[in-house]
Amino acid sequence: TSAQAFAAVDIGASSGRVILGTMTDAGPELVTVHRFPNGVQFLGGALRWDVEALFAEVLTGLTAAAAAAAAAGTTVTSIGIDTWAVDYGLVDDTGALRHLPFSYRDGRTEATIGVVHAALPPERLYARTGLQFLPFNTLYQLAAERSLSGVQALLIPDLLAYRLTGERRTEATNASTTGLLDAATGTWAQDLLEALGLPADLFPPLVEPGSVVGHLLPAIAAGTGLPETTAVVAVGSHDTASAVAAVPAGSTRFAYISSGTWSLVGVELDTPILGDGSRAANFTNERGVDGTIRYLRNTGGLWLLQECLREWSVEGPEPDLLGLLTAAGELPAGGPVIDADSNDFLAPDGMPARIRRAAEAAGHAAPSSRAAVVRCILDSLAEAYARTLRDAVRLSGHAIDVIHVVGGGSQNALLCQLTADRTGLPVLAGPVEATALGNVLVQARAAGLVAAGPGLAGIREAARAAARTVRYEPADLAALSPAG
Ligand code: ADP
Ligand code: LRH
Repeated sequence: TSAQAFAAVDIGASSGRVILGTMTDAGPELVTVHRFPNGVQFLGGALRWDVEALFAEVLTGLTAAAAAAAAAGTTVTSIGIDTWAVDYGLVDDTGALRHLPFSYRDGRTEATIGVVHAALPPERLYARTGLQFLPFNTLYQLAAERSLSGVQALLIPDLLAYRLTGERRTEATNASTTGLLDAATGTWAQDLLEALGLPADLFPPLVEPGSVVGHLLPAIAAGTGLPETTAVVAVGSHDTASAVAAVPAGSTRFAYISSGTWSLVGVELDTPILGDGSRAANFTNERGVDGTIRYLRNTGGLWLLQECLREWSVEGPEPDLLGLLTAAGELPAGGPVIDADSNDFLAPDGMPARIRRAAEAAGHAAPSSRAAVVRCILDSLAEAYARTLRDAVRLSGHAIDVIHVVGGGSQNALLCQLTADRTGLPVLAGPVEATALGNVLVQARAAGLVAAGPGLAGIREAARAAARTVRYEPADLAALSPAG
């Protein structure tokens, strides 16, 4: 093992983990040292994230990472942090939060979208930022804040990094989800901030993945057992940026599905596509590590399934996911399909009933059993993936011959098979912890342990060395192919 280890803090909408990564001769090795649940909570009259509790979990995880590194005879060289995108905390001069950060699932932006678009028409926004319209993009959330005087906005990973180091930066991949970054240059679109009446220095300066944000505050070092020399390194702090960086692709002809609470479905490009066709299809151009562009759409994701499981666990004993998936797989094909991308599924609560209503509204019989509801969700996700990939190929001209599915959802064999069947393309599933892997590899590259440039080549090569993938062949090769 190497004398250097890297701690990846990866917090998704449904769970978080701290993973210790080392670079061995056989490739990167990841060990999960701490895992904790996450979820939106109704607090103070709105849907929010309990970032204080999350920060406590980060400290617990870093303490475990320090101990695990010591036990393995290594030290933690650096820490990288990634979380879901878009959301932020407002901190004053003393570092205190003005209020607990809102969740992107809170409905308060319904009232501000029109206000923002009156100042900045959607066509102008898209041509400039390349960001798909989602009702929760940061700029709509900022427009809903009562006051922004005396505070700075720190995106969630940047907020956690600030708490660890005392340094305020905005990591560039996540900045691209604010709706305030110029897609062509990757710098703040100051004219957009101005048009919305936002302070020019609302966000701290940008920092690219691979650069040092700062070093641990003495109290954090003492509390976790990590040396004060431990750096916090910017990674693709948008979880999807880290996940896609670690896709174990062997060529450029791949599509990816980053499958977790959301399914992020698309291709990787060198330059953004900012035209009207792209805007009409609501494709996004998010920035990736090394200035790559993730040309993708957010599709509904396993949130629909998570919410059903949550509701069923309130009604009775904890439902067994694997049992439900087996039962769903035994149901015949051709069941109801709904629009998994609909904003009707954004908010929590009452999900099984909403799915039954959506099936009826689409002219199908409502799925009656739990297994049928699960099958409906998975058929609908696979259909949304196929539709999205057809659009991605059509709009970008980027050919694909394989789909890489990464993230927790890559363990869902039924969904992987349905995806292969509906797209007519082979699916390579894994790694499950692609996000943490991408996080570790950007740190390891910054430390000189992964080959630098051109582009992501060194990181992808290391990702291939680490990955165990499962291959799913399409049942019917004549099925709809995104390439055709
Ligand atoms: P996020 O980062 O959004 O919190 P994850 O990448 O951790 O999401 O993926 C969580 C999802 O993975 C869950 O919603 C669940 O559907 C799926 N999942 C987790 N474990 C399994 C498993 N053993 N089999 C099938 N699906 C799984
Ligand atoms: C996935 C994700 C996605 C964003 C959403 C808010 O975790 O970061 O890329 O669109 O959360």
